[in-house]
Amino acid sequence: MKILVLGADGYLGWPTALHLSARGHTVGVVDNFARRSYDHELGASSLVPIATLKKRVDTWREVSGFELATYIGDLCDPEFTRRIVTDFEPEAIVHFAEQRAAPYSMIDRRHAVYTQVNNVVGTLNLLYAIAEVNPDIHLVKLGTMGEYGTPNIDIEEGFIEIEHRGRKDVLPFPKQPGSFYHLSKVHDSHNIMFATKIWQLRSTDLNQGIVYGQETPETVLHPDLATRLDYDGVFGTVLNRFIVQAVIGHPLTVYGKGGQTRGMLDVRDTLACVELAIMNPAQRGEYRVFNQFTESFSVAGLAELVAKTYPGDVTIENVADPRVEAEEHYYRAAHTKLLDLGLNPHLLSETLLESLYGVVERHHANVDPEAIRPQVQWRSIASPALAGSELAAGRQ
Ligand code: NAD
Ligand code: USQ
Repeated sequence: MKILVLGADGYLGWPTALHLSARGHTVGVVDNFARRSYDHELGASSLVPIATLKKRVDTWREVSGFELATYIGDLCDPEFTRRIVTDFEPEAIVHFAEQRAAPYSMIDRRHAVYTQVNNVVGTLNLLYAIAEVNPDIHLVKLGTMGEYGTPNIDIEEGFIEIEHRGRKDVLPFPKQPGSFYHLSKVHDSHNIMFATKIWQLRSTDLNQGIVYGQETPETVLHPDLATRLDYDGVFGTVLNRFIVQAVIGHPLTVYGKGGQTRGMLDVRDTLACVELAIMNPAQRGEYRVFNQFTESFSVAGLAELVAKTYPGDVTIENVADPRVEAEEHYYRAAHTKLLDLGLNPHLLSETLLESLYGVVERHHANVDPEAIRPQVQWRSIASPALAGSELAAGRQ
């Protein structure tokens, strides 16, 4: 199949492009390097060094013999977006290309506006391009479990049957996101659902949980094929951060009480889920939602797991929660649709944690301990250390 991967220079887009290419699909990769510019802006970098996209693509050709058509540009540019869809003629488009860090979106007004414009406008341009060029293209869009928030009822997969004053309907599950980033995904979902209905598109919204891990069968084939691993207080996600913290002897930073519970998955399962969605496309006019995670953990539970499994000394520190979120809550979310399509999950095990400790130990000299503390406060209108940084967000 011909598949265009948007955001293919990022943490998940790059290994997904390799995974699909390795399985014989014809893959095109698209990125505007926004993620690399956030690093410059924040003075942070991936723990594992990453090659330039050109070097990555050249190395993949040498290692596998497969070509990746490369397009450099911004989805917020409608002509670029239309051109890539016209030129590559994809049958499926996997859309990872958004600003994805909740703390980045909460730095100040400029970063909130940047995040929402980048994400919502990019996706809207893409919907128009698909509708104009070929409405048969299947859009596989990365959403987030954070669209739902933490309601005091079970979370369904996208839709819930509601009975109200004697009448029944199946309606989108209520959304209660916890950052301007997570809100951008809700706005995307609404736009995708509406565009799918009016133009009879095919779309799958993958409400993904928090991803952990770094190595995939393809990225380990050469150091220049490695994907990034973030641990800083803005882009680092919770388990990846705890592993880095354990290895360098930094206390594990549990925010608040640590009862925040989230769906999580191994990076290798991201690739498998995306492939399953592509190989089992939505029908024309169908907007479907899959909850893409394999297990749920509380933040405190993750910290205890790391403390138990890491061979060195580990301390856990409950730091004041920089976010506005429930620190203890009910959490039970459905996630059967990808399992029904055949997903065989990699569950979080001691073996996996050991291999992750190995990755971090090999690169621990790159850790900047100053980057670990959370610097963005949800309650502040502007976080002093980072507000006014203008590289990536300077366009707004
Ligand atoms: P990432 O930031 O590493 O990758 C995103 C890529 O998209 C970057 O390379 C960036 O340069 C590119 N990009 C951003 N805006 C663009 C634009 N306007 N035009 C072209 N390229 C653009 O993020 P990631 O961790 O790989 O996440 C990928 C997707 O998966 C995101 O949409 C994110 O919201 C979603 N997701 C990620 C996680 C996670 O734990 N990492 C969990 C759930 C959902
Ligand atoms: N947390 C800590 N300590 C830390 C870091 C985080 O306790 O050092 C807590 C946070 O307060 C939060 C939880 O861990 O309660 C998750 O935070 P996170 O930064 O790991 O994840 P989040 O901000 O939700 O965002 C990440 C990705 C985002 C994706 C989302 C999936 O960056 O792109 O959409 O996970 S989900 O969480 O399901 O919405």
